[in-house]
Amino acid sequence: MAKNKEEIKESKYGAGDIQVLKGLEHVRKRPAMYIGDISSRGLHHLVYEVIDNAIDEALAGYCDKITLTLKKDGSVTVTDNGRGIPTDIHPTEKKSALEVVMTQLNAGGKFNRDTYKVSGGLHGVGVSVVNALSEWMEAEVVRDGKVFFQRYRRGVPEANVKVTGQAKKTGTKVTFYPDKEIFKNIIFKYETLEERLRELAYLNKDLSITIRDEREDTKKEEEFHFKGGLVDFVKYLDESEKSISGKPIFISGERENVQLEIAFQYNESYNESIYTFVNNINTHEGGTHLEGFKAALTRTLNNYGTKNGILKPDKITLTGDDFREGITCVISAKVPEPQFEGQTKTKLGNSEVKGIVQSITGEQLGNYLEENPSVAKKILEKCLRAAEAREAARKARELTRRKNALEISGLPGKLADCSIKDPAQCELYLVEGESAGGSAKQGRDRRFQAILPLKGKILNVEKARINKILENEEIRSIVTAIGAGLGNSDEFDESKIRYDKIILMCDADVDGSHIRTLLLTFFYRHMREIIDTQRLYIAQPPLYKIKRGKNEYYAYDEGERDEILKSLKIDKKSVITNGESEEVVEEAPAQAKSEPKGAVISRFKGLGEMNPEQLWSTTMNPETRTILLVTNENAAAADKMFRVLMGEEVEPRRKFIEENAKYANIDV
Ligand code: 0R9
Repeated sequence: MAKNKEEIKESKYGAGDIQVLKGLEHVRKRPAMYIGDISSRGLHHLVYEVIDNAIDEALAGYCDKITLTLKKDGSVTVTDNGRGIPTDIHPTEKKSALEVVMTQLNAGGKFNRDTYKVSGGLHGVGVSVVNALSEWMEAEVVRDGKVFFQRYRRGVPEANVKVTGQAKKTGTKVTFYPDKEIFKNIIFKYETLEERLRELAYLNKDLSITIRDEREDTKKEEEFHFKGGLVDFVKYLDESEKSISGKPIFISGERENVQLEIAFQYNESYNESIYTFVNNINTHEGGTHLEGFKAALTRTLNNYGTKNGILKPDKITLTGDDFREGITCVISAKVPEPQFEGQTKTKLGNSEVKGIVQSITGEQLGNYLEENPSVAKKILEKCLRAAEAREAARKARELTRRKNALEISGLPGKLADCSIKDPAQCELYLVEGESAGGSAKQGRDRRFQAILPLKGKILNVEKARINKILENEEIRSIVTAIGAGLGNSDEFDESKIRYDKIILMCDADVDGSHIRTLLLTFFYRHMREIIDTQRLYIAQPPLYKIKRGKNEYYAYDEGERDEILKSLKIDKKSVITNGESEEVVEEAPAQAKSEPKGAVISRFKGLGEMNPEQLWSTTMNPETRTILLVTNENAAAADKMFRVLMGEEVEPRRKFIEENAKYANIDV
């Protein structure tokens, strides 16, 4: 008797296949376990996962070109010119190695390749995870003179690996279309991918990486290939700064199979910008490689400075921070078996790495200083000035502390605090202008919402040293209101933060956006924990009010305004724009005023124009408001943006604004 369809399908699978299906099912059920989350971040992670495999092939020395293409149909293609994924029959799985790699969890690891493989953290989960989370995927491998092909649906092969043609070169091409059942939004952001690919090209100087966007009519393509590697990376990060040490200092070496490269220079700013990578993964939380570098930098500079009479330890003692003021540095370590620790698994734990980095850095930096005495002198004089400023700041802080002790609450006078004291429930609104601050104080829910009005523009912290920053009254009141101190490391105490959300509320005009940028710069440079712990938000006040009869509607942009008009079946001709309006929609004939179907649109110019009730219902009521979370996906890109926008040099700023004018982006 002929088997029915179900039976045929059943008998097609062996024990190994069932294992595979179970694995894929688990990935689809719990995607966050594999890629972190299913937001835009997780979506982009799919691309990084595939790219990482190509990078592994480059690290093994067989690949020097990678291309990423965003296709018109929404899929993504990654190609490399490596050896091609092996396609011969796997000895135990009894199917093509290609199929095994594409469908079995962690299969890549089973092949035991002897390179600095990406592993740990979210990276290195394997291409099969990407496959499981894709509506479809195609793999094309060129090796042994043939082209091999296989296509998958939601991780399951549609057919066996087939030979589809002949070719001379070798390489791998993977194309996938993310699954809409898993991801809410499957649109890739060019700029996000571009930043990561640029970073990878700096970290792997022999590699050329191309990104191509075929989705729009105006096709885009960029090729990244930086022969100077990390030295070029530091120059790029510091494009808008004046270097005080000439060319970046470059250190490299290998010990106990750990490869190390470091490039750094000092600029005239007061920021410390150190980026660390292990096997191309950004180790945001630092770790033993960073510890080794810091220890060597402090010790070597201190010894040289003292020996040459530039530093006088009996007069002032310099701290590690002083030796890092104005530094821009990239550290890249290749570690054979990295252990990642920390909250986000981005902290290198291998204890042996500290000593390795410390000794390589100490030796080579010592030589550099001896060979470049004039640069050495400039660097050490800068460190000395940093120490003096720190000392002045300490005295200023002490003064503030004593002054605060005299006040009853210790909180700034103009802060309207909330009555609930549990930080987890509380919000702090930083409001531009005294009049909007007044409306917000009246409109808020005083149980959990606190208001701190800010007078005009706060200090541009990008151009000021810590002692000047502490002298600024607006900044001092922000710091005291939040309650956790200032600084990105030791001096900041997360457990003392008095609010769960800190919401920036500025006008929707040019001044408002300048003030918002100043505030973002301040948080990024001096309270980054607030951003990293997802506490910083931007309020979204409406731009338009549409009033018809007794009903009022609010629109947050033009598109929404027109939608509302459409849904109310209001003809634009019957709209009367508010006299204050800058933008004339379409003037209605005078009689429309009495026409019951007519409507009046007003465009809010500033927060101050809204009365307390309006401010509450449109911008502050947690039930109805929209607030945007400020994130810091790529610290290096954010750092560069702040320097360019808020720093001294005018030309890079002009260029940046020109290039980015069309993007309204609040990711820092
Ligand atoms: C376009 C994205 N590229 C890849 O995903 C990719 C994986 C990959 C690879 C090898 C070569 N190129 C690759 N590109 C490879 C080949 C060989 C040995 N190791 C790795 C070889 O020819 O001997 N592989 C990644 C995992 C595997 N191959 C393996 F597990 F199948 F070996």
